[in-house]
Amino acid sequence: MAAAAILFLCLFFNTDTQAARLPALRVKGTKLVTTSGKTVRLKGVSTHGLSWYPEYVNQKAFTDMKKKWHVNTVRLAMYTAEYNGYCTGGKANRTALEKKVQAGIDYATKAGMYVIVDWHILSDGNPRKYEKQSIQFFRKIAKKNRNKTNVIYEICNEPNGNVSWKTIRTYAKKMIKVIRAYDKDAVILVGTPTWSQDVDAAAKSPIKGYKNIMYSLHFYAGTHGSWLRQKAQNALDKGLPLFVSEFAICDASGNGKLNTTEGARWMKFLRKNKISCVAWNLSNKNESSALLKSSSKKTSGWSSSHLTKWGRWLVKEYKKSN
Ligand code: IDC
Repeated sequence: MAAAAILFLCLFFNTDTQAARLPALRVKGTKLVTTSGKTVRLKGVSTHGLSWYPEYVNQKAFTDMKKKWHVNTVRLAMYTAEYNGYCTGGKANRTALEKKVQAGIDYATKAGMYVIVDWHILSDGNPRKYEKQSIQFFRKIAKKNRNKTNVIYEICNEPNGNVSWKTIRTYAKKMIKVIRAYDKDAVILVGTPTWSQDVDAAAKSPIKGYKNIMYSLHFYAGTHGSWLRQKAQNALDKGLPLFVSEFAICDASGNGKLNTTEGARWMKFLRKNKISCVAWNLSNKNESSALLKSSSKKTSGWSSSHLTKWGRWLVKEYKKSN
């Protein structure tokens, strides 16, 4: 009797209980489904770089986003080469980033959200440049979180600078093996050439032999219009599962005017095809892709007056879409 009571209490108060209630995800055709076969569309927010804005990775921020912004996914953007990047910022910085990523995973888990661990390559355009570090990092993360159902791995944010799909695919296969050694069914997102726009290249020769792989498509509505949607449509028609792990409606610099007309077209396209999406970025940086006004100093507990125009637009879109 006492043992049963203790077991009950342990289950009840265990922080992993929330995650246990989040269904594991699988890829079926081009879509994301739960293990019971229900189609799901994730709606997410990405942090800015974890070294730049670590303060937004906190429990209340995540819970608030879920409750008030209709967000069910957080992406932890860990830059590899920019400002205090994982591969360029030294050992102490690396340890701090690993702690931050784990804290982010734990907060998301407790909030009952999916969480994307993003190896945010950018100026280091070729994912193989820091392949050794990537293997070590994902091995640690996958090992530690192998019993969770809510962790998604994004192995290379945006390959760029003439890196071919073939090179990315070689890297991806290695990373998939590393992650799957611990987490055998986890969903893995693979970046595509030209800042994750060339999904057509991936559609021509997708990665074979592994389940639950999706391909990243990134757009900034101020720069990327119908031509990129057409590319995406062609890839879908060939059966390629797409995941929009980063988007905004300003231009590709992360700044400039918002294009709400093109933004609305994109949202319609995503809803129609049940494509998951993650908005850039959770910070109060003075740039149009920041969701919080630079005058807002709060790191949680925001009201609509703390949100930028982009932030308010996004919350409205997320509210109406399923
Ligand atoms: C931008 C940030 C900006 C930061 C810069 C670093 O918004 O504050 O100074 O990175 O180089 C991407 C990238 C993402 C970019 C974003 C906007 O994945 O890191 O963030 N963007 O330029 N791809 C397309 C746009």
